[in-house]
Amino acid sequence: MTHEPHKIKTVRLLSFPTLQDRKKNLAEAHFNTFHLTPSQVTFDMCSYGTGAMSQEQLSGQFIGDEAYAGSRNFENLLVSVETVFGHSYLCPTHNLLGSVKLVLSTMAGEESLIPTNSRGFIDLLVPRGIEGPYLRDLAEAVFTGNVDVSALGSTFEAGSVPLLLVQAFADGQHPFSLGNLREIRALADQKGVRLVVDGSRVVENAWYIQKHEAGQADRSITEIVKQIAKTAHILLFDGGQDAKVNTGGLITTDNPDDHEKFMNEVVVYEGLHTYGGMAGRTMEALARGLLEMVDEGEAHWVMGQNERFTQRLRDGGVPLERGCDGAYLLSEAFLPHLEENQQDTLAAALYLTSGVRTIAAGLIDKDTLLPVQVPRLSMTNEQLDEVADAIISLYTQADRINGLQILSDGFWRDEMVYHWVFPDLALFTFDSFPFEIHTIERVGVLSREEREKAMKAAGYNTFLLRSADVAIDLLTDSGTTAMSVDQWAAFEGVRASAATSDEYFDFVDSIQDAFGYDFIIPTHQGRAAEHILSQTRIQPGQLVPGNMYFTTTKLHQEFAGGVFADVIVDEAHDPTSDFPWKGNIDMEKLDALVQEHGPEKIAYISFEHSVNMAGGQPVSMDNMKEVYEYCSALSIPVFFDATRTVENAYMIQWKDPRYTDTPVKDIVREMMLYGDGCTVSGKKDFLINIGGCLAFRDNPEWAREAEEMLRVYEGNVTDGGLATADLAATARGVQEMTDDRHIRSRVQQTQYLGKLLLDAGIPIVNPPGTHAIFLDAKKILSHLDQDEYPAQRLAAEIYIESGVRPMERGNVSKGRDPDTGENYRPALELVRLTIPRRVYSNDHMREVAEAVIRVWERRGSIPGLRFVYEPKKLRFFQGRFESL
Ligand code: P70
Repeated sequence: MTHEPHKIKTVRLLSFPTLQDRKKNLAEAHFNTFHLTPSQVTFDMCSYGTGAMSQEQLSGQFIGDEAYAGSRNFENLLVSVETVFGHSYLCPTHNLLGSVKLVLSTMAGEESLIPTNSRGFIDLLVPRGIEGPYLRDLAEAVFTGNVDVSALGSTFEAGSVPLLLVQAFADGQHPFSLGNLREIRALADQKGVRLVVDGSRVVENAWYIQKHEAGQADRSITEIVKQIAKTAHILLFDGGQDAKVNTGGLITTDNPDDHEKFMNEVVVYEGLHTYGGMAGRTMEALARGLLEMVDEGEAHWVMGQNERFTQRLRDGGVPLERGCDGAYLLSEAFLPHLEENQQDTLAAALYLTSGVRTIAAGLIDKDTLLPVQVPRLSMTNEQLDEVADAIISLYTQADRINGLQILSDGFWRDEMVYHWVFPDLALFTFDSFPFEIHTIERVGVLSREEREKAMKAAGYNTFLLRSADVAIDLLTDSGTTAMSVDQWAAFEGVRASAATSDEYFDFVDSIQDAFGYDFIIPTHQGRAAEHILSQTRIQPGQLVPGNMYFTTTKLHQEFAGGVFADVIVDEAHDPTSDFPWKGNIDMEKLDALVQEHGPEKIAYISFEHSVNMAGGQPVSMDNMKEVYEYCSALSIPVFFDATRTVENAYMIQWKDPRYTDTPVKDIVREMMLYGDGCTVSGKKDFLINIGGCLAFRDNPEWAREAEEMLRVYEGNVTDGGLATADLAATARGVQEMTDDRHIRSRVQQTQYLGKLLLDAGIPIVNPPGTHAIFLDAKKILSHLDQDEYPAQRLAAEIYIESGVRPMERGNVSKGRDPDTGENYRPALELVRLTIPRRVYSNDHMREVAEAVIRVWERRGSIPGLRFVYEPKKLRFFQGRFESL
């Protein structure tokens, strides 16, 4: 798998503590990283209970029926256990410790010997006075978690062994083979001993078996997991591992007598036999997680990330042992000059230099490894690469790290209290996405043949495909954003109102703060604001000069009796020009228009930031100033389409050397000074799925007139027809949108896709813009006439190739000239690959580029299209085609 088999549904913003913050935090934690909290760390490299859930699991958390007895969630959990493990009896527990406790208290007597392949289990047995011979087969090279069968035989002879406690991928590092498991099961059966398997990491172990055990390569993860479970008499399971829940546990079995023991004991320690110390919502999320964890694509992605991460560290020379959930650093080899506390010193130094948190858990003398675990599904490969680089960078200066001094110690690592004189080390700065993945959404996984069928059935129109059949959806960046958990919290927290809500004021405050405008009027999306602005500020017959048209904007200007006049610079129409400010207004064109018609004939300037139809091309700060100066002298208002203003501001920070050190937030405020108001489709920069606004800088009369219309067409003046919850999500999104790290990573992702395509020689609109890459279909399918709709065909072909869904922006979109009935045949015949915000990783971008390159390579054999159904208005939405 070269990219995630899912997309990002919700994100959690990361913290980036400064060096001084990190020093303070470390000191307060007594230099023991266990005591740091997530808000103090950038990346938290622990895999227990930290995975990203699916949206189905998240929604499951809201349908926990929380009944004390016999809940539906328990019934669902039982069905999942039967499906995934093939066991018919289930005893729920609060987590793995709960499961172990019940098994030991019901099955292990005073003098018991409990052989195990896990050091971690010995830590649990010793305090109970139970001896746990460590029977991991140290001679085995591949399946290092195998139990030494002959040693097991002797142990059986030596004493009373009620059960074997065998862990899948023992201690995160040692997988067993199915062959070994079957062997010890047979041995156990001979002696009447129970084989108890901790399957919390059963998926990782199954993956390893699929990869390395003879005869298992053709079996699915699902099958192998079931085989492991069925080989055990009793299976223990922790919800915080493979099933990606934050807590929860299971004991499952086929044996009704064993089950009865657990059921009677569970009420003593855990809860009732139908919830076992779990909330109903946890059982529901666990039930769904169990079904999902055996998904082949997901299992391979999780394990592939681990392998990649470990390999990068290895290549950097870092001493480590491989784990199923990350890398286990050999702290003694990393810090050979230290005598003691190497693990905790290494963890403290890594946090100090980078903000990455690692922890060494368990008893103080367990081992000297420092696990750097990869949380399941919650990080991108780029982020993992950077964490690896932070560790490598630390390794290159390891000799400068002085050891922690013990102030007080204990038996467990979390009890350690230290002092430290901070070493002087080079710091590591992160550059990747400033969020972690909170939930994911599974995506379409059709075969090529199925996609071909789906595309044909959709009449070669990507608008008519089912979203469920799309793998990577680049149709639009509109309303497709992954919201942050903070936005969701605000969304869920509202008390909805039919009149004025508290969130209305939050909405107004946040947009006032972002734009510096006095009058903020909510609308349900961008076109609603365009409608009102056009109706209130255009007199019939007036001209509306603008920097290239946008479909809905122009339509509303025309409805109001206005005439749109394109005054964008010529470079905007030339896909090959690399002028950096292709969104600029051409002052000569504007002046000529004013000279010809007089300023009173001009309604206002319709000034779009990051011009969509030109390819997401920015406007320069100087151009905004110049236009504003010119227009205000003539009393011509300037209204921005501020749908992608923040993206434009980032381009100014990036491309205009005078603004390199100016925060994007301040650049936005300056940009907005050179206008009198704006319309916004909030579904883009504002990081929301629905919403928009109309705003005026300081003219109360314009605002009053707009509110008059708002009441008739949209909703209350204090909601514009939006749900209170959407106002709340917007208020929060508007605060997030100007974060420099966010906007930089957003636009740089688009640049990255552009670079991949340019490097492959694919003709795209140059330079790459902010929200999308536009392919030049005229050049790519140069053998087709424009009336054979090359962009339409190219978009369809890209979907068939890979499941990537683009949007046509050419002859079909432009329509027919009503006078002649002929197609307009516009200069730009483009296919848009539009990138939603916070939804896809750069691995997805590579997949997109590879798909386009594959289509490019077979471009000569791609035929054109003809309409079989052609609607009169906006034909691109519903039109259907067949192949020529
Ligand atoms: C897109 C979307 C919407 C948009 C925009 C600018 C610069 C206003 C609006 C309208 C959706 C779309 C719309 C029409 C045809 C195809 C796609 N652009 N100004 O995908 O805002 O949708 O909220 O009413 O880009 O580019 P709204």
